[in-house]
Amino acid sequence: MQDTKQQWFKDAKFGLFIHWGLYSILAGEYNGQKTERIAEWIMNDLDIPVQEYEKLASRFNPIEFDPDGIVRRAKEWGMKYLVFTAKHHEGFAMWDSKCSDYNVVKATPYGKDIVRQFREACDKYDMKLGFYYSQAQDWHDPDGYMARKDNSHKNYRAYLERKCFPQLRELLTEYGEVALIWFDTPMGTTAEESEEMVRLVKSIQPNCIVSGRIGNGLGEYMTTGDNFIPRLPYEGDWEVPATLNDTWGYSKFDHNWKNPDEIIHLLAKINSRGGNYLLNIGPMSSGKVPEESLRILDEVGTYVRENAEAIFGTKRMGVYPYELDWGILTRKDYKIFIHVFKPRIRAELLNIGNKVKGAYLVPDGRPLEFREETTCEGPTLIEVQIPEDYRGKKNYTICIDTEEAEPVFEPIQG
Ligand code: FHN
Repeated sequence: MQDTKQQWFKDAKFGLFIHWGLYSILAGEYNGQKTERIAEWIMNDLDIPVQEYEKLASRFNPIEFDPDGIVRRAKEWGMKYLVFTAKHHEGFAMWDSKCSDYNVVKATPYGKDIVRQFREACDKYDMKLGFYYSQAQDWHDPDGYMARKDNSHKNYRAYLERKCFPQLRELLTEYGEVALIWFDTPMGTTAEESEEMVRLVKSIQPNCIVSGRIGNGLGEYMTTGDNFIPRLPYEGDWEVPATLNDTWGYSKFDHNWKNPDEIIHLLAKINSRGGNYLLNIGPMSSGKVPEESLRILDEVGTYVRENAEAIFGTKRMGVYPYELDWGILTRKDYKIFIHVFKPRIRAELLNIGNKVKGAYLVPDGRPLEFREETTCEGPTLIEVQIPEDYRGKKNYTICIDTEEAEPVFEPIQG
């Protein structure tokens, strides 16, 4: 079981992932050819030569980039941490790296340090900041790994010492308190090399959390597969990295946005099973965040703010043996929260044997009428009356205060 030993991560529940790099200029298309895959992989998938791809840097001038606006919005959406792609597989550093001129300050007309601007905005809004760092895949460095290509001639060790380790040191010494390093796709990294990376991180910032994708079974929390939601609760600390559409980096072709209801359900489902939801936005090359992402997250944010008590600091639920098609349960000690996703007159929970001390609407704290009984079929029932002005609503939560610290689920009788 993985354990960050850090309460902020256990309580966080909702974070913002930001994928932004040179690939945002191509936005899913290179020389008239469209990529069939995620937009940030375009260099690899369309076999764009390094000498051609690196020319993109001379076109990177994100004059609409507004770090303050992004972090303020993330705060409004209720997110507790932000993870930014300091360096993705393309190998381009979004900060003023001293060991590679292939970076946003030295190689672009923009010339400003993006990582530092996120640092300043996160400090202003008291937001935890973590860095995505592609430790093994680096398509720019001749010795970095490249997925689905021949890597046999490469000297990975040379790349680690020349670029990966020094860049990690820079991020950990020059950009304040780093909440976590989000490693990704370890490829051929050996156990010793993964251990070396962990030691490096911890020797500089002992509280910086190392993500599960450091590889070789290391890391302090488990990252599920992309958009993968476990069917059952997982123990320990874990997180689902997820997209709002079907790509991480910006693509002008991808309009397959999830709607706010879907995102709200996914958040509740992940939280109920004990995980954090790390939800992505992919800014355009101008720095602008796609309108669709803002619109969806603004609506999700309203739900998150109004129902914060039922989200943040909740703990993994046991397995409720009954599938509610209208809601999802989360819990804290002595509290069961019902996330109601469809209009209802009553919220009934069957096969729950808790003694109820009270019930209330989370958005406004209004006390609710409830009854507990043993039904004529045998199982116990908790039933909460929904007030008239809420009967046509969806996406709100009810809290049930219980005498027992944990929910008491009864098996379904055969
Ligand atoms: O290859 C990357 C991908 O581009 C993206 O960064 C995701 C986010 O979880 N991680 C890798 C694939 O799992």
